Amino acid sequence: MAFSVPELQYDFGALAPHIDARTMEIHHGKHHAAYVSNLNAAVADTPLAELDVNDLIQDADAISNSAIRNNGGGHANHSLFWTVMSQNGGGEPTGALAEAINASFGDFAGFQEKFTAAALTRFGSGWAWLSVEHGDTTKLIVESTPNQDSPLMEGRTPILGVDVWEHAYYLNYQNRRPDYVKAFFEVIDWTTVSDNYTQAM
Ligand code: MN3
Repeated sequence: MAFSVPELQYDFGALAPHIDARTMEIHHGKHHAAYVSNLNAAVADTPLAELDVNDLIQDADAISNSAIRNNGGGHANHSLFWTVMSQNGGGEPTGALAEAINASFGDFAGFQEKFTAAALTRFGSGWAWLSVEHGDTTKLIVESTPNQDSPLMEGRTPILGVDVWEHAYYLNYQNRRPDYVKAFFEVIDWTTVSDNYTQAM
């Protein structure tokens, strides 16, 4: 079965004015679609085509192929990205995720500062993440990745990510990545991120 672009669970304009409809339409309909199309071409007629994309990009042999790494990462990253935003988003998390954020970053403001710094200092194209690091003690970390690399490729589980490729914000924000990242916080769906956290634990 071929990989496919998941349907958005909201209208292209739902996140406006924070993220405009035209950006969402092109980002979802053209950019994400291209990753999926190129991924399908890269795994055509191999058993890799049957895998869940999150499993595929944790396969070290598979992602030694750059077409699979870049397009598989692109598919996985965007599939997460669409779901962590909502027209009812913003604010702060509650419950277990809030406690974990406080334990790792002091408080929510400390997390926001660190996440924003990761997004703004990622040179060129990439992503900033809130990830679960598995180990003797499981904890939350903020990190960034280049290109379409995913924390999954390093054994961590991303629960929130922001796309800082220029295609994610240039129409509305031009070179003002800081304004885009600030606006992203207004649409974060903390309910979904909390569910991601629970599943990752
Ligand atoms: Mn993108």
